[in-house]
Amino acid sequence: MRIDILTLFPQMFEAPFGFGIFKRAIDNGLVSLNLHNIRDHTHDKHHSADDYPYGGGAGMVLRPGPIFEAVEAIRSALDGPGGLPVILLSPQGRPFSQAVARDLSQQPHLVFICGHYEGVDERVRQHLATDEISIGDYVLTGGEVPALVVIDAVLRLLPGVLGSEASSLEDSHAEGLLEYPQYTRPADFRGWKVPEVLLSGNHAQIARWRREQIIRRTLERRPDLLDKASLGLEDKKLVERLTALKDSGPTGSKE
Ligand code: JEW
Repeated sequence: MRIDILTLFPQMFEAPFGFGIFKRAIDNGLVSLNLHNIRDHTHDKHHSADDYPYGGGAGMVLRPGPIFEAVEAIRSALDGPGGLPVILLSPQGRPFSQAVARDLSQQPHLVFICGHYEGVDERVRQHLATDEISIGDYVLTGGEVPALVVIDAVLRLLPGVLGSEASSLEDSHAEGLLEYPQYTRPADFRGWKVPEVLLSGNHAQIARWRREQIIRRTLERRPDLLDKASLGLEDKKLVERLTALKDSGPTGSKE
């Protein structure tokens, strides 16, 4: 996969891509990363990428010209046909999710536009971006961190990127539920013991325990996820049992 990132702060991406799984993916040729400084596409003598908003108001807005030229420079260097996804990160975008990550991971090439200050000129949104994504309902200072979130979620889905580490398919979030609790050595840490079943070597029993933990946790913390998930018969019976327990249990009980 090829990724191009347009930003005023390309250095913000150097550390994330300079270590660990991202770096290995680049070194192994699974991903090519191209950082573009929007300021390099300015032509005035002060290299201004932003300007005052028409109509007044606080802050600055990124000018359309340098952003259009940066994307057009990428497009004109391609030999294939159009259809290049150009993704604008913004609080007004469609909500990011694992399903969106899965869709994006099917593309051979993604371009990300990272705004800053009060955002980008509306014509970038209307006439240049082909997609607009929000990573959530909170206020940030720019699109760089959102771009990293999207890229992280997408890259780990590419074959070979996770290498020998856990498969991207094994995560329960991939099927829309929370994860079961994980333990490693020691079996007794400061008196807090690893659940006996995990030491038993009984793999069928372990699988059943983990599935129950997944359902319990999701019911307790994210019941909204259970509504959407496709549960098997055993899962549904467990949900009913746990819901009945909770409704009849003592007030303030955590179980
Ligand atoms: C995000 C790009 C560029 C994405 C998600 N927030 C906010 C906001 C900003 C300026 C004006 C109005 C609201 C800051 N900002 C961005 C924020 C993406 C830009 C400028 C972003 N949250 N925030 N999910």
